[in-house]
Amino acid sequence: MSTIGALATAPAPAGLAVVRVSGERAREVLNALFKGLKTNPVDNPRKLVFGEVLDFQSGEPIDKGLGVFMPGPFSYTGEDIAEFQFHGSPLLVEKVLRSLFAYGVTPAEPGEFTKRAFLNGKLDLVQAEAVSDLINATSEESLKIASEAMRGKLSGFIEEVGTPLRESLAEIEASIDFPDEDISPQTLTQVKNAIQNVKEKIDSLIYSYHFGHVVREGFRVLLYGPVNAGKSSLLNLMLGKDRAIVSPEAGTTRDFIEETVNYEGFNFIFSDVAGIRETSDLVETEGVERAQDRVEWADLVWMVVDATTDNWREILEALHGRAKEVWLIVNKVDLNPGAIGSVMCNKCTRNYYVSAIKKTGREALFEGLIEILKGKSPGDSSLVVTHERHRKALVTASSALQSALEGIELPLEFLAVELRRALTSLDEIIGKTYTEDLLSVIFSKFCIGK
Ligand SMILES: Nc1nc2c(ncn2[C@@H]2O[C@H](COP(=O)(O)OP(=O)(O)OP(=O)(O)O)[C@@H](O)[C@H]2O)c(=O)[nH]1
Ligand SMILES: [Mg+2]
Repeated sequence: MSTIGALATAPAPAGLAVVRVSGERAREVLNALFKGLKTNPVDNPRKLVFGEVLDFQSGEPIDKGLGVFMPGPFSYTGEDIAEFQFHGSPLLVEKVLRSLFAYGVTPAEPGEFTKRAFLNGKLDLVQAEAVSDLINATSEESLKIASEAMRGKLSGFIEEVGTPLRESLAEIEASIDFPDEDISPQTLTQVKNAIQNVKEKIDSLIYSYHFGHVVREGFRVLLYGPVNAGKSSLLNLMLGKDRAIVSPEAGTTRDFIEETVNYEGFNFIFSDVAGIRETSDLVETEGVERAQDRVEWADLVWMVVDATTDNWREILEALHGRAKEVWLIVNKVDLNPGAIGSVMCNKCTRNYYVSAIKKTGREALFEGLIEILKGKSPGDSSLVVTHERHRKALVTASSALQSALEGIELPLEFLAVELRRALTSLDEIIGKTYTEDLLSVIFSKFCIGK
């Protein structure tokens, strides 16, 4: 494998820049391009050594800094690694990289360091994906899940459920190999119980995806309803800033707006759209269509209505069967306090009474959102599936186990096939079996230098 190099820190002016090199020639590169003041990094593995980063062609110093040598296999990639730390100037970074590449180091592809770590058995595929999730986490909860996954929590679970399946498979294969001896009824019962037990665990992990994907991507709330109900005012209230134009004119909002807010460690994506009404205005008509299209996008639709009018029942009816969940948000209660508790919607899971102008109701709405998220949360909230890839493989494993249970009386060969299918799916999750295509898909989403 070639020796690769890249900037590991963000490409912007900063206190420090770290350039990383991994591969067989890392030692040689460090010797050639870094001159220690008193000693050399390669002679002092895993110690930061002060000195100068040199330009390969001229031999002149580019900058003062630190060099460190981390010999494989006890390094991030499992290969020899050299790191250069110097002043975080994009121009200096360019010079250092140019010097490395002139020396013969190959520019690293996105995620290539982590990919090598995976190929060298330093981490499994779930952990590698978690590294990227950790870097890109935007909420406390997603950070927690990524960091547990990186430490091997999800992988440990996959290993753990695989063990009884492997044992069962071994029993069955042994019986297949000795056709004269029937498998004992006790053994078959044990196998059945083991499969049942593992299937339940896998199913609850599949269920955690509802929570997991919301945590990773953010929970999507659509502010929907008739014109002038105060949707844009409510959006601004939730965001805590004047993001959308508010006006007494009906039909103010045309294109949709999408903004993320973090509340108690969760990300919420609010979308404000055009008010729903029949109109001859072409631009507004387009806005209304976009609004309707977003109903499926939303995890939750807020039907925002004006407490002084009753013009919304039909619009609400039309949501039926399309929205995943609907809350009624009665706005402008300052104008009609009588609406509180009396204006209701039966098909909505919750009813709220707010005044965007008086800024009341914000906390209650956020508390409500947090409650439904926590309701989705599995008991152990750090053992959560956040990737569609993992969910799909778990579903395959679960359905294989289901058909194994249904066919428990059938010839043992059948049972063996289904158990192998389940095990293969589990192995794919952690990368015990993988294809080059899968690796490309996963690692191309990484940043360069990780
Ligand atoms: N009294 C009162 N007026 C409000 C309240 N919320 C919004 N308004 C007023 O209602 C009018 C419409 O508000 P918007 O937020 O633009 O309503 P919208 O639903 O986004 O309207 P469209 O984008 O046109 O569909 C504005 O004049 C707001 O100031 C409220 O809680 N109380
Ligand atoms: Mg609006």
